[in-house]
Amino acid sequence: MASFDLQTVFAEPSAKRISVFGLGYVGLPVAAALASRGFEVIGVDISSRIVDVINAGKIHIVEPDLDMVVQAAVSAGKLRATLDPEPADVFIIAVPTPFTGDHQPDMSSVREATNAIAPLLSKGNLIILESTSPTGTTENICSWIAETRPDLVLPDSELDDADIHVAHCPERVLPGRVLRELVDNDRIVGGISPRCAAYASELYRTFVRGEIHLTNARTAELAKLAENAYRDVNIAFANELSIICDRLGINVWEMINLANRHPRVQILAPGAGVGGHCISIDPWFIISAAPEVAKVMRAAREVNDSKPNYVCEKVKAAAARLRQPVIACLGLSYKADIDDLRASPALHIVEMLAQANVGELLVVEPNLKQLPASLREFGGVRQTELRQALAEADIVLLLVDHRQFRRIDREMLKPKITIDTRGVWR
Ligand code: SAJ
Repeated sequence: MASFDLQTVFAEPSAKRISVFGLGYVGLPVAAALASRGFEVIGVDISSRIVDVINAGKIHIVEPDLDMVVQAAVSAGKLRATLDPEPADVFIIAVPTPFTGDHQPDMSSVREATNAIAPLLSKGNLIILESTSPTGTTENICSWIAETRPDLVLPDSELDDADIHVAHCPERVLPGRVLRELVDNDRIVGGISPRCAAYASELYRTFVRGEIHLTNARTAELAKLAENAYRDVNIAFANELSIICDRLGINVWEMINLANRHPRVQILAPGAGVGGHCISIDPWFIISAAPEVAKVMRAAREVNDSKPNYVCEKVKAAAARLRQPVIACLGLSYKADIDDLRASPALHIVEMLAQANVGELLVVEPNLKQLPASLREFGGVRQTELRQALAEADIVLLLVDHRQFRRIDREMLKPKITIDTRGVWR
C-alpha cells in the first residue's frame, strides 16, 4: 500500500479539529471516542434538541456507558455540538442512509452533509464517510464537492497528490456494545486513492485496537453491505427452517442445536423477523445496484419481512379457540435488551394484532416507559408489568428475548398457550 510515512499525521491530537456530522447511534460514539483521545471535536446535527442535550453533557440514545464518556468529553471542553458547521481538519459523515418506498437508497442526508462541508474545505483536509452507503457514494462525494469547489484538486484512483483526502470507513458497531466494538473491531478503510486510505487509517489508529485494513472506497462500501446481507441471508435460513419445522411438527430449536454440532455448521436463531436500521435496509443497497443477479439476497429479505405476518397468523389461530382471549405480548424492541423500535418486527406484530382486534393485548416492554404512539390509539392495548401480564393472559407471546423474560418461572406458563418466537422456553 502507501509507501510514504504518515506515522505522525495525528500524533498531536490537541492540534487537530474534527467535525462529526450526525450525532446518532454511530456519530456520537465516534465523536466521544475521538474527544477522549484529546482531539477537539465539533459535533454537527440538524436537531436543536440533540445539540442541546449533548452540550448539557447528556445523551439522547440508550447505549451502555456512552453517557459517561460524553459527559467527560463535554466537561473537559473537548466535545461540543452545534447546528452550524465550522471549518475543521477532518470531517466525518455519520448521517442516516435509509431507503425510499421502492427500496432505493435515499442519499439526501449524505448529499446535504457534503454540501455543508464543501464551502469550509481547505487544502489538506480529510473527509471520511462512515455511513453505510451504496457502492460509488464516496466517489460521488468527490464529484459533488468538485461542483462547488473548482479551486480544489480532488483525489481519484489515479491521482494521489490531491488537495483533499476522501475515504470510506464503514461503521461496524453492534447496538448495545458500541463503545467496546468501536475500539476492538477491525476496521476497513477504503480510500479514493492509496494516500487517502493511509491518511484516514492514521486517524482510526488513534483509538482502534483492532486491525485496520486498507483498500479502495468501492470495495469498502460493498464489504460493509455484504456483512449485513450475509447476516440477513443466514437469519432468513433460520426463519425459513422454523416455518418448515412447524409444518413437519419438529422442534426447530432442538433441530438447530443438533445440526450445529457439525464442525462446519452454525445456523443462526429464528425469531419474529429482522429489524433495526441496518440489516433490514442495507441488503437493498446491493439488490438495487444489481437487481437481476441479487437473487438470494432478495429472497432473504422477503423471507425475513414475511415472518411477522406468519407469527401474527399463528397468534390469531390460537386466539380463535378462546372466547375472550387475553394475550401477553412480551417485548417490542427490534432485539434483546435495548429500547430501539426502528423497523421492529415485534412492534409490527403487536400493531397487526391490535388492528385485527384479536383480543386484549397486554404489552410488556421493560425498556420503555410508555407505549409507542402507534399502539396508544388502540383501546384494547395496555402496557403492564410482566407479573400482571403472566397472571392475566391466556396466550403468552414471546417476541423479544429480553433478559427479564429469560428468567420467567416456567411453572407460571404451564396453564397458558405459549408462542415463543425466540426459543427462550425451548
Ligand atoms: N436476529 C435474528 N436471529 C439471529 C440474529 C439476529 O433473528 O440469530 C435479528 C435480531 O433480533 C434483529 C436483527 O436480526 O431483529 C438484527 O440484529 P443483529 O444483532 O444481527 O444486528 P444489528 O442490526 O443490531 O447490527 C448489525 C451488525 N452487523 C452484523 O452483525 C453483520 C453490526 O455489526 C453493524 O454495525 C450494524 O448492523 C450496522 O450498523 O450496520
